[in-house]
This record gives sequence, structure tokens and C-alpha cells, in this order.
Amino acid sequence: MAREEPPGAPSAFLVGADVGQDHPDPQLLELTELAVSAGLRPAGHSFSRRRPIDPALYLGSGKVAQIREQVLEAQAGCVLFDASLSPVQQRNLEREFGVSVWDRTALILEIFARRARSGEGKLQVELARLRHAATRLVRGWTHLERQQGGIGLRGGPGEKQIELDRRMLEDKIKQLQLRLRKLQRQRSTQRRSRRRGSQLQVSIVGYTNAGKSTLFNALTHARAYAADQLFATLDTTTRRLWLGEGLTAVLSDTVGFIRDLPHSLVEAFKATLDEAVEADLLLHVVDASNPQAEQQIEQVQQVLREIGAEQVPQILIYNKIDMLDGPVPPTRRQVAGRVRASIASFDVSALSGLGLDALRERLGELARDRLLSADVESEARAEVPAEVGASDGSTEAGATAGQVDSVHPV
Ligand SMILES: Nc1nc2c(ncn2[C@@H]2O[C@H](COP(=O)(O)OP(=O)(O)OP(=O)(O)O)[C@@H](O)[C@H]2O)c(=O)[nH]1
Ligand SMILES: [Mg+2]
Repeated sequence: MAREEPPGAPSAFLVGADVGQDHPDPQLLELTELAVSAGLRPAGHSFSRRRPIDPALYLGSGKVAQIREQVLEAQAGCVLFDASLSPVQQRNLEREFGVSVWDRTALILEIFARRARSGEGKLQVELARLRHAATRLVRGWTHLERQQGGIGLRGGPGEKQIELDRRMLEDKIKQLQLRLRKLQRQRSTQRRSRRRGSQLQVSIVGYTNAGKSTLFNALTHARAYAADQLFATLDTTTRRLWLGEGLTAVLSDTVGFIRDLPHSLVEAFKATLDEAVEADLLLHVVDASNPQAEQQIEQVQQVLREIGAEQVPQILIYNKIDMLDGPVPPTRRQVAGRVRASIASFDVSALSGLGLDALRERLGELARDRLLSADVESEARAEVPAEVGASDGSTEAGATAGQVDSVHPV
């Protein structure tokens, strides 16, 4: 995918290795996109086989020496690894290369930090960064302890400082959590008041850059920020979706997923991702033109499992079909067949509008079902004696059952 690199951007040398992962990316296409999204200019790459991973350098020392030459020759200002590095590996590699070394997690955190716009988004990214820093401090600490000979030699010079840093980080993390919790309470009150209605709640999910915001805009005639870059959207945008005959749904566009999404980010963005957990229906947007589409579907499923949204019914949207020469390759459909919550699939081009009418029609049917089931519920509630119906728990449970009933997984 051709990307505009920022003029005068610092250059980065990209490194990856086949370490036995399910889907190695020898061209480092995704890392290239991540680099560009972080404002860096890729200047050469190296991909090799490495099993097992070296605990000190991630790669073998011969390979590291070879990369050092390439980094020098390319005059790269930093080296990016398509992996998670331990603090020790990072430190050693920085020493070897003489420039800063970033792993995938650091890179993704950097992109999120650049993209965060809303107060809540910024707080979430800050929290993720601090949590990440804290895990590295703690791990660095155990490493230091080991170096100093363990028990008996505790209390070396570095330890006090690290302990202080750690406490400072923990305090900061606590403060941020408090501020976030306040914001999140407001958000969940808003969501609950939306839920009280009989409208279908739909969340758009999918791999980053799949075309979620473009679909959101096409369906709602809104102007959410869509761009050919990873993690263009960080904040949740919610709009009413008109489906004809007085039917409406509530549609949310949200943050994209990616392979190995750093855990600290998933944790920090839990509130944003709750939008997906509490939806009646997910529109799972797939970039059908991407050679990695199958893996991306699986990755999205994994994040959905992680946030507890794997049971929410899904419609798979094969997007960007305008970029395909023929029909969607059958292998991509087979992967989707394994998505148990899937209730339907549509081939569309969010950009040209192809296939969107059929999708709208189906959403209209689901919104009508939802409305009907909500009517049945409210009638049922009206028949229940006041003291039983008044309990919050029973009303909520009834509502949930009704919503899921109206959108069956098949
Ligand atoms: N050719 C083609 N391009 C599309 C289509 N849908 C989206 N795009 C392009 O794909 C790129 C990413 O689109 P977005 O809508 O920003 O993707 P997203 O999933 O919201 O991405 P993030 O918010 O970054 O996770 C943009 O350059 C869009 O113009 C489509 O149907 N066809
Ligand atoms: Mg987006």
C-alpha cells in the first residue's frame, strides 16, 4: 500500500524474524505501515529465521553484527523490531546498534499517543504507557537483583532509585485510574440511557485500516476521520443510523484492532471497547483485498474474546471489494465460517457504496425485530406485579435476553 511519508521524517531500519509464529510477515508490510503511522521513514529491512529466540539479543550475534552494518549504511536513526523485546534485549540491542530500538508495543503506544484527541483518549494512552513502563521497571529490577547475586546482596545502589521510580509510577497510575473511572461512569450512564430505548445498538469492529470509519460515514452520512493510516480512530463516535420506516439504530465507530495489541492498551481502552461488549450486534469489517485478511479475522476474534465480546452476534463485512479482481477468495470465507457468532456476511465497498443497500436492508430487519421484542418485553413487564418488576436486575436481565433473541447467531 503506497503511503505518504512525512517529509524529513526520521528514518528507521526494520527488523523481523521467523520465530515459529503462525503467520510470519517476511516483507514486514505491517511493521512498515506502523512505522509510517508513527511518523517514521522506513530505510531498509532485514528478515531472518531465528529459533530459538536469543534471550540477550533476540537474534544471533552474527545477525546482529550484520544488521549493525546495514543500519550504519542506511544512516537509520532507530531500529524497529516486529516483536516484543524484553528490557534486557532492548538495552543490549541499543548498545550494539548505537541508536534507539523500538519494539512493536512501543511503536503502537507511540501511534496511540499521537492519535489521541479526546481527554479520555489521552488519559487512556497515558495510562497504557505508564503501565507498560511499570512492567519494564519491575522486570528490569528482577534482572538487576539477579546480577547483584540475589539474596544477601539486596539493596544495591540502583535498587533504591528503581523502587522510587516504581512508587512514583504507581501513584501516577492510581491518579489516572481515578480520573478515568469518573469519565467512564459518565459514559456508562449515557450508554445506559441509550439502552433503555428499544433501538438496536450496533458497533463497528475490525482490524485497523479495514475501512470501519469509511463504512460508518457511508452509513450515517457522517464525517468521521478516515485515513490510510493505522489507528486513525481512537475515540468512539456514535451516531444515529436511519433505516427507513421510522426505524433507527445506534451505530458506533471505534478503535481498530491489530495483531499482538499490547495488553496494557487493551486494559487501558477497556471502556472504549465496552462499546463493543454491550452492543446487540457487531459489524466486523474485513479488508477483503488484504492478503493477510484471514489472519486479521482471527486476530479480531482474539481481541473480542479478550474483552468478552465473542458472543455478540456479528455480521461480517467484506469491504474494499472494488479492489479485488474477482470474487472474495473462498479461503477468506472459510475463516469467517469459523466465527461462531456470525449471522450473515456482506460484500461491500464502503468507498463506492457498492453492496450497502443490502446491508441497510438487513439492519432494518434486525432493528424491527429489536423493536418488536422490546414491545413484547414492556408488555410483559406491565403484567408483572410492581414489586417484582421494580427490581433493576430483573429488568436488565430481561432486556438482554430480548436483544440477543432478536439477533440469533446461526
Ligand atoms: N478502495 C477502497 N478503499 C477503502 C474502502 N473503504 C475504506 N477504504 C480506504 O481504506 C483506508 C482506511 O479507511 P478507514 O475507514 O480510515 O479505516 P479504519 O478501519 O477506520 O482504520 P483505523 O481507524 O485506522 O483503525 C482509507 O484510505 C479509506 O479510503 C473501500 O471500500 N475501497
Ligand atoms: Mg477509523
